[in-house]
Amino acid sequence: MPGVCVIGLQWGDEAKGKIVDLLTQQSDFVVRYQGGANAGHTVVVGDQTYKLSLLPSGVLTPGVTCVIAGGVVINPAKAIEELDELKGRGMTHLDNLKISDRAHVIMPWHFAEDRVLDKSTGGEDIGTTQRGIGPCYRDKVGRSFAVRMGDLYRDSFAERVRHIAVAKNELLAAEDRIDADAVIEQYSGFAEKLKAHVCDTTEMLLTAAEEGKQLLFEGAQGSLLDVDHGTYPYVTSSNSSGVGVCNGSGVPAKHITHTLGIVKAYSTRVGGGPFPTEQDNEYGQHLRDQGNEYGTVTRRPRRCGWLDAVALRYTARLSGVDAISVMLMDVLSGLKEIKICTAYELDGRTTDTYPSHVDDLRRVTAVYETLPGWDEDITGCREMDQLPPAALGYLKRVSELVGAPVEYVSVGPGREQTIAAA
Ligand code: 2SA
Ligand code: MG
Repeated sequence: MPGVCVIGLQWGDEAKGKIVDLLTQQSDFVVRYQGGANAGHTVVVGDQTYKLSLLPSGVLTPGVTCVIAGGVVINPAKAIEELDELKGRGMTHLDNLKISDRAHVIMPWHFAEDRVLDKSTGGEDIGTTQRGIGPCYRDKVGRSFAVRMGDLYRDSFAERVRHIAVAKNELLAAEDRIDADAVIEQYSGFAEKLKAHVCDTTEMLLTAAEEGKQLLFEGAQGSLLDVDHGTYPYVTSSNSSGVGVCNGSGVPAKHITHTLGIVKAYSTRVGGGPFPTEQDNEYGQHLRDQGNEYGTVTRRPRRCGWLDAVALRYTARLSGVDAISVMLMDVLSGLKEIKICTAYELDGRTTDTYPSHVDDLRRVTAVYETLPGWDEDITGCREMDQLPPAALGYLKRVSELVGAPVEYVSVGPGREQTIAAA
């Protein structure tokens, strides 16, 4: 299986990092291809917890080449900070990290712009992570004010920053104005520190795919945050569903052989936007407390609710999943009954089609099916037949509704708390 993709099917935070970590053991390359330091991946290895936001989770495994491909937006300071932290914790294999020279760079003005643009939808705020992600992608598509990693090493870099600073300073508030010389000096320093990692990763990955190497594509955020196919405008600025793998990495679809959709056993959302199954009540609180549902990057409390099978069926089809992994199953333990949304009611009609306009998604009412819960602590289960019948019943129903078999079930954060279902 040369090309395996791990894609979140909800609004991110499905615990993709854990499955990536597992599959990394069988991979030659692990590739991040979209998003940036807005992601929050938590990986627990033995008694060590690693929280990564820009580097691929695969970076924790020696012997694997880790790639930050051209579709990612890079905050160089963050890349250096995360590399230094891992080095400080004894990792010596980090020259395995490759950063695309085509990847766009998050510049100081992008943070100021993120603050302003987040509040400029004309309605509810997007609630971005304030990491400059949207403004950087905006400049990428706009072309005139973009800086790519490869630009940092060109003689023209200083001139480019000065040109951009003139235009940006006309728009920025006085306190955010840019001192071009300071930016040039700071980013030249970053460039020097990252130099050994920067290369043409597209060429590298194409060659690897053609040679039949095992590639693992690690999605960030989730399919409902996809800029083209998600709950627009309450989305991130990249293709975070399965459709983004090819454009972000430069590896064509013919090399993708298996797509695994990652599903949290319930729903969470951080930031603004409609959330039909949200439970702003004791159930939501149970999920937040038991699942420690706080943003990895921003520490914001995540909004919590029941599983939404209408959304999941849509994102599973969109991302082309062959199978799903159901994560954080242990968080459901202790609930008397568990609900799954199986359809929406909109304007007096029942539908299982996911609305394409956010205003319609706001107006739907979730139609639920109620399943029995279980009381047992399942964190020690290592085989499917050790799970209580109600948990097995829940998994079976989720698989039917989503339309894909279950490949893994996770019952806790540890590497060993993962059950191979098939
Ligand atoms: P942005 O910053 O422009 O990408 O924000 C746009 C929307 O995308 C959401 N978003 C996320 N949702 C869940 N998890 C994310 N990563 C962090 C985490 C978030 C955190 O793992 O917890 O720490 O708060 C992530 N990144 C972006 C964001 O909430 C906006 O709705
Ligand atoms: Mg996360």
